[in-house]
Amino acid sequence: MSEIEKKGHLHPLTQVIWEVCQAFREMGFEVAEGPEVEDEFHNFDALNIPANHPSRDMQDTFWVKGGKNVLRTQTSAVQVRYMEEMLKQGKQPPFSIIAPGKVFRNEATDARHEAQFHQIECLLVGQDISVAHLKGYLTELFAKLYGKETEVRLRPSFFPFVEPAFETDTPCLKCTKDGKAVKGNQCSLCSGSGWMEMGGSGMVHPNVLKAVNLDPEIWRGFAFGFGVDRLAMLKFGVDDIRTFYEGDLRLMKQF
Ligand code: 2NM
Repeated sequence: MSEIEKKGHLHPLTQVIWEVCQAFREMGFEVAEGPEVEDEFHNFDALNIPANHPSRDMQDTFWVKGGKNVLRTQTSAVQVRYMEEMLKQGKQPPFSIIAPGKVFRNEATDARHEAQFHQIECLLVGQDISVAHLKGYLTELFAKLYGKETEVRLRPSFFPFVEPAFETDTPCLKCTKDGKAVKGNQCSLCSGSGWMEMGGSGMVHPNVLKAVNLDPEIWRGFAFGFGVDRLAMLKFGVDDIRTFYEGDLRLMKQF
C-alpha cells in the first residue's frame, strides 16, 4: 500500500474548496461560514427574494418542519449575517469575504444535478465599487485557478440580489487557445460556443444593502457565486456529480 492510501487524503471537493479559498485569501478576502439551516429572513427576504418568488416554492426549497426555516439554497445568507455582525461591532465597509459551503435544492437528481451541492460566493462592499472591479477580481481569480491569463465574459442575466446581473463565462477548458475561447469545435462541453457558464454575478442590489442597514447612496458592492462541484468535475474529468457523494473509496482514491 502506498503512503497516500495508508494516510488517506482530502475529498476532491474539499481540495477544490481549499484551493479556491487560498486564491481568495491571496486577494485579501476573509473566509466566512454560517448555518446550513437558515431562517427565511437571511435566505430570502434580505436577498431581495420576495414571498411569491418561484425559488421559494416547495419544488426548489427544503423546508424544515414548522415552515419557518429552510436548508439554505445559497450561501449568500452567510454574507448577510457577516455584514450584520460587522455593523453590530461598529465596523464599516470595506468588507471582502467569501462564503464556501453546502447548499440544498429540492429537485430531481441526474448526472449534473444533486439535491446537495457546494457553492462559493464572493462579496466585496466599499465606496465607488463598479462592474470593472467585479470583472477584475473574476479575471484574477480564474488566472490563479487555471494557472494562466483567462478571458472572462459577462452576459446580462437576472438574479434578485444583484442589479445589473450577469452570467459569468470562462473559455471552455477543451476549446481554449492562449486563454481565449475558440468557437466552432464539435465539443460536448460547450456545444461549440467556446464558452462555459461558471456562475452568476452582479452589483449588490440596493435592497440587500438596505436589509443590513447600509446606505446604498454611500456603499456599493459586487458579488458572484459559482458551483464547486462543476469546477471539480472539470478539474478531475468526472462526468457525474453523484460520484462525489457516494463515498466509494475506489473512486475517491483516484483524485
Ligand atoms: C450569485 C450570483 C450573483 C451573491 C449576492 C450576494 C449578496 F449577499 F451580497 F447579496 N452574495 N452572493 C450572488 C450574486 C451570488 O450566485 C449565483
